[in-house]
Amino acid sequence: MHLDRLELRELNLPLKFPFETSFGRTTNRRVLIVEAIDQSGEVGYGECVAMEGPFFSAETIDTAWMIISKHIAPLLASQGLAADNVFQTLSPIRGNQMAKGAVESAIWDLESKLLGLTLGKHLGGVRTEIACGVSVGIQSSPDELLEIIARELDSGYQRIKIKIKPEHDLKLVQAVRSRYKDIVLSVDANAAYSLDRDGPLMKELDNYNLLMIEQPLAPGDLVDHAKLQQQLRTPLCLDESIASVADARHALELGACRIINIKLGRVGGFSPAREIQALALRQQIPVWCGGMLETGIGRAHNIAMSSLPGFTLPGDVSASQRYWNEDIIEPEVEVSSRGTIQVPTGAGFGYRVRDDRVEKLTVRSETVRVGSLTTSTSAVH
Ligand code: OSB
Ligand code: MG
Repeated sequence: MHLDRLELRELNLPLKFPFETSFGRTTNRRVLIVEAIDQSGEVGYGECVAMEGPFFSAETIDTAWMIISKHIAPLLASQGLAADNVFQTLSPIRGNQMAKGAVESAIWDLESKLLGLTLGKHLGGVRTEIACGVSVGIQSSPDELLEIIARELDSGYQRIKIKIKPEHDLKLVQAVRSRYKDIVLSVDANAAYSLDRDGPLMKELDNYNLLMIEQPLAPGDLVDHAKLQQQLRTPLCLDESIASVADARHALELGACRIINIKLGRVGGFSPAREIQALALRQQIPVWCGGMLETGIGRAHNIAMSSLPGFTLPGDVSASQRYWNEDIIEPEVEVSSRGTIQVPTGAGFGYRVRDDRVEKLTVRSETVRVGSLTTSTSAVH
């Protein structure tokens, strides 16, 4: 592959409904899209999943833009580039996984297109359809939450996850469980609790037959997650805590979780995501694909990844229409009445990007050359 350049774009898209988690409320999505373009003019697409503020993790779309343009692009040799080596090539840069993941996933898409393969197959996917769940944000009342859940179950979704935060937790779970005895239900705290203060609450939550409790404690608190897991029957699932393959290995060695949420952006791209998937598979730890309110581009990448072995639990990958009045891909991502998405069969990520719509939504763009060092402290490799 002869990579010619990267094109960065910032799009601005209003969400159809505000999405509230323990760390904040999102009404509008500022999205960084990366186009990786080779010398023949073929385009691969990536989406940076960082949010506008540094609240889910330290990155923002503005830091990612800067890191890609000043530090990632210079490290990408224009010749002899292979998608599965990009993450390793970027290893002199510490952290900044979402910036790396945006570029790396664009190059995977580009490489799949050049090989005429679907992205899913190129990654080693084995499934033709994936199981879907939904993540429901914090609502202003239990009744509103129940109304939304009724609608999502009607649409066929196989698993309901509700967001919780202090003061908005046990009552919500009780309300949902008394209305729906048997649905597959989980909660996601986005790191809002501490073991000292909230151990008793966690033990209460243990009584509601939850599929998992996702990221109850702070991202760095693997040891406390391990202590908590020992006290619960309900599996803990880690999201924010897993920012690398090493984090996944440490979490499993410590017994800090029994399930892993894999988000390619959070771990730096498809290559590290696949390593975590392979590690979990060897240890019979179920994984599922998380979401970050992506446009169709990131959504398509999540669908491809969910087709890999070991993704045995329904993910947070759901229909375009839950987020956007109009997505930026065609066809939009649709979910069957059985709560599944068909893995597309076209080359690359398998959807057409609506260039006209992308152009209309673009608020800034930059063409970035690859392979030329532009800073006075450059990585040596
Ligand atoms: O913790 O999984 C999360 C959205 C933004 C940031 C973090 C998370 C989420 C979601 C929504 O839960 C997943 C989605 O529907 O895309
Ligand atoms: Mg989460």
